[in-house]
Amino acid sequence: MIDYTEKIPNNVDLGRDRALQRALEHWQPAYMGWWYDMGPNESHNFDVYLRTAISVEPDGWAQFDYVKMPEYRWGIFLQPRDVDRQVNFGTHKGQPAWQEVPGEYRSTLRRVIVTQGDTEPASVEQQRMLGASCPSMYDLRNIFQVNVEEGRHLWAMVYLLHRYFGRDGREEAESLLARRSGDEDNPRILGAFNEPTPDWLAFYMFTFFTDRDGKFQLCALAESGFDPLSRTCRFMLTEEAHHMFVGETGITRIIKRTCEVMKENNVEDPDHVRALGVIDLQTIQRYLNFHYSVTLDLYGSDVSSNAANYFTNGLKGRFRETKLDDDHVLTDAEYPVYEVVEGRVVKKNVPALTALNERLRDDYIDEIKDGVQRWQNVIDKVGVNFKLTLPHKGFHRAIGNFAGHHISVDGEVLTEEAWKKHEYEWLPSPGDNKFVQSLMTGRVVEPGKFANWIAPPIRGINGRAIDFEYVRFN
Ligand code: BYC
Repeated sequence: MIDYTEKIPNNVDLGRDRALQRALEHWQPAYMGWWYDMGPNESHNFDVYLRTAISVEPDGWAQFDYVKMPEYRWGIFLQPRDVDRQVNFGTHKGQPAWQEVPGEYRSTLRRVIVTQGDTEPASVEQQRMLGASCPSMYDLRNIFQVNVEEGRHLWAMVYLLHRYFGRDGREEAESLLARRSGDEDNPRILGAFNEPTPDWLAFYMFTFFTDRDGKFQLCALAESGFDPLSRTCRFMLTEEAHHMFVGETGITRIIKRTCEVMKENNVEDPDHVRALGVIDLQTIQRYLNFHYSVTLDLYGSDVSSNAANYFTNGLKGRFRETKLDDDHVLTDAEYPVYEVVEGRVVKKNVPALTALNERLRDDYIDEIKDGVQRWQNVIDKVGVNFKLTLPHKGFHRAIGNFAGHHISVDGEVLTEEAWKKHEYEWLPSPGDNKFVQSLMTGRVVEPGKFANWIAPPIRGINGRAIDFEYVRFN
């Protein structure tokens, strides 16, 4: 169980290490300062029906109650230790999993943990203004749940930095509160986390596409030979699932509403669809193209010596590493990557060790395809003639082999000029953003009411009714 009588709730026996406890108690007010500044705007006095972890066991996960977000019990929760756990891949395969940081990997591990940690507050910053335009109380509660849990994920990484990386770790923990999403001078580390999330369509796309990068990266880190990182990530993954649920169902409900309105009014032309106050499927497709491509960049370069080193050194594994049927060392294996040669996309086999970013990206794409198919099923079920598609992997990429090339959604290599001609057929135009935002000018917060552009969910949260008062504004 988690001890909530402590100032910092935890299941790591924090009280036994006074110096660490003091250091974290020193960081805590800085974190609260960041939350008051950069957390959900004007929300501090709301009572929100939130879940809080009460135990890390699968059956005792959560408790639901009204909480003011600044009073949320952020804390440190690791999955229980398996004393027999080993390093399961790379050159240290078969050794007992490390309980302390191996000296030679210290800076690499720190960098990975900082990169992971940096995304968490970044996403809260990106989403902080969305409460003012929520489509319902149910959705408002969900975004707040996502936000407090991203805050907890920051705590998870900060615990590792403080506990295992001494003074450097403490400095990194402070920097995590100092960088700001989209800031010109001190931006967040990874590209997608500096993009704005200006409306709810973008928010649901983000939680579907980008939070799922979170899932895959956390799965890879959960395989780490550094056991505390593995145990932290395993618990984080249980929280991540709800975020992807919010994204997937959010888009499902938007598509459903649009298709129903199209059917009822017998309209297909996107201008006519827009005139009925719902989001046309073409715009949804363009948002999809944007979020998918920006998220693909988060996996890093297709061929990466960093990725090879992470794996060889036992720091970051593959998706479901221990379930894979091979030698887990990969010295002789190959893996296909794509590159642009003389105006065409061509396949090339490279050492599998160097292609681990690409492999994780491919695992991710497989899961994305299934999700997009589920959205397609909604369109087909209502009987609207429209096909959602995933753009080519090389489309609109800024990292890796496709960076600097102009690839169409179908994978054709174009000149910059030709690509520009199609840009706003493929990506949201300023006019698209403006239209979407024009639907979201105020918040809908009467219990059980939903904005015109989105269908209600199938059920409420934790068995509550859809018209339950999920947020009390006081
Ligand atoms: N933007 O060898 P390369 C989540 C940098 S999301 C900017 O290709 P590597 C969440 C790279 O850092 C999951 N820079 O990269 C979701 C490197 O820079 P340095 C977050 C980029 O190291 C929603 C250089 O390019 N977790 O949790 O193999 C809400 C050469 O890179 C980008 C992680 O990412 C980019 N997109 O792989 C809330 C896991 N991509 O070091 C939360 C931890 C690459 O040469 N991170 N660069 O200056 C990693 O494992 C790796 O750092 C990466 C990059 C996979 C990101």
